[in-house]
Amino acid sequence: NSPETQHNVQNLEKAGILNKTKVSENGKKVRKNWTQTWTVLHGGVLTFHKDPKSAAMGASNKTNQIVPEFTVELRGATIGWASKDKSSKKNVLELKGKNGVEFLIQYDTESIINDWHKVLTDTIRQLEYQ
Ligand code: I3S
Repeated sequence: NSPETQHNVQNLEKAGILNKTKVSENGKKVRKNWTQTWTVLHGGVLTFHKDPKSAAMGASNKTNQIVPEFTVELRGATIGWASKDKSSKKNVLELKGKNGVEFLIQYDTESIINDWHKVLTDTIRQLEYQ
């Protein structure tokens, strides 16, 4: 856990809108539910947030509208392009976390999904050496 590797992982930060669906939980297949999701990579953890429209909000405080829904610890996770049989959509990534959790991540714009693929791959690699 050298200061250098910590520094590197901390540099690997990104946020944006992606389409995602969970496909497995505890190693068991779950029904897909594609949703547009505000997605944040920070400190080796990927966080999917609830759709502000569907998240139950009392007050209209905008900062309260970003509610984490799922987090995936990237240490020990794998990321790769999903095979064609996983989805009919294009540009689909498959993220497998520990504890049998699996997400598909998708975005039509190739450059955007390529950037996510790279940063997630780099993060997972960096975490291997910590
Ligand atoms: O892997 P599947 O079952 O073909 O995934 C599709 C379904 O989740 C479908 O919803 P229903 O379970 O209500 O039929 C979704 O609308 C589709 O988007 C899913 O397929 P894609 O190929 O888009 O991942």
